[in-house]
Amino acid sequence: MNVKIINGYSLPNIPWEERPVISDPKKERVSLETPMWRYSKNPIIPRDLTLRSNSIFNSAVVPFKNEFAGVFRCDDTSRHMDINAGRSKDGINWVIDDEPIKFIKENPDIPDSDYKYDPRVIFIEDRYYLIWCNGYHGPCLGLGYTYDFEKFYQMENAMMPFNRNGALFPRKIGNNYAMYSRPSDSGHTPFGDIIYSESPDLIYWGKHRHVMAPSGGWQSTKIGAGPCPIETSEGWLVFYHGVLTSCNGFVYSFSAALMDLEKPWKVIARPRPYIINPREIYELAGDVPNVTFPVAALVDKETGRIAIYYGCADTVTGLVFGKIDEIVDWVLAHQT
Ligand code: BMA
Repeated sequence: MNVKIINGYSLPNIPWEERPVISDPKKERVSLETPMWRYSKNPIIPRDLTLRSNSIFNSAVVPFKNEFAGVFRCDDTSRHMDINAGRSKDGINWVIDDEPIKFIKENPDIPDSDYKYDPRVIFIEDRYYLIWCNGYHGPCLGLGYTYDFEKFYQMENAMMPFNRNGALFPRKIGNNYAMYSRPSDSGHTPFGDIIYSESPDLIYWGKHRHVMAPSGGWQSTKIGAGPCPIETSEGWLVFYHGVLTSCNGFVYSFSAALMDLEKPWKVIARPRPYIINPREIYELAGDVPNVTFPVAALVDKETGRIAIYYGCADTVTGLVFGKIDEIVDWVLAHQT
């Protein structure tokens, strides 16, 4: 299908590698069954890229001034969770600040954060908004913005505890800003559905709508939005993680669904299989084994190339590539 990217960017310098050519016809069949492939030089960000980082994973990347900027989850060697800014010319080689972001509070009443993790970043109207899992009497959703990745401003928390996996839409839906989130509990939540909410001002949130619940197999325990939704001619393309509970704990895989453009709580198509699951050694072994966790997507609207940044085993960051029309065709062909 010829899928158009709406309101996207031209990114001639998007990180990219063609799908590997596999000469064994049996293995080639298996490889072609999946619409995305890993970067051959994964992981791209090692755990110790900054002075005191224990791990750098679940991190957000956006196009910035013909290059790239990002906000990275850097747990330090005391295992404190925080987010640090970074810059890159090619989206692959990164310079990440040693110190976490020091937010300027929009007003002095905004509470301090006990910790910050799993940021998503998206450009809306005139600035880059950040949404992250914020420690305030348990995990809730923190919100902030930057114009330049130098100064960062913290706004009121968008959602009360307990909530995680906030992903903002790049434009208003009707007259309101919009997000997906996942209500949770104070611990390693054994449940989780994706919920849609709207806000006229990014402070007061309401009009909550249920989007998707866990279903079978790899997505049987909980699901949560990954990167901010991507607007296409066929609907919002939403990468999301799904979790199953094995005898040894949680296993995090991811896939993509298509949602209605004006009513994004309505699911157009949701696939049964995952696209990526933990199978490489850096996904199977680390601080939390068996985790592939997508949080950012770069998309080139000219070629339809997509590069997804994902956390690997809560330790390092990897890249997977795909083409938007192949992914949409695959989602439509593999529905639950
Ligand atoms: C979730 C979050 C993610 C993490 C995942 C697997 O609850 O903490 O940051 O990647 O668990 O440990």
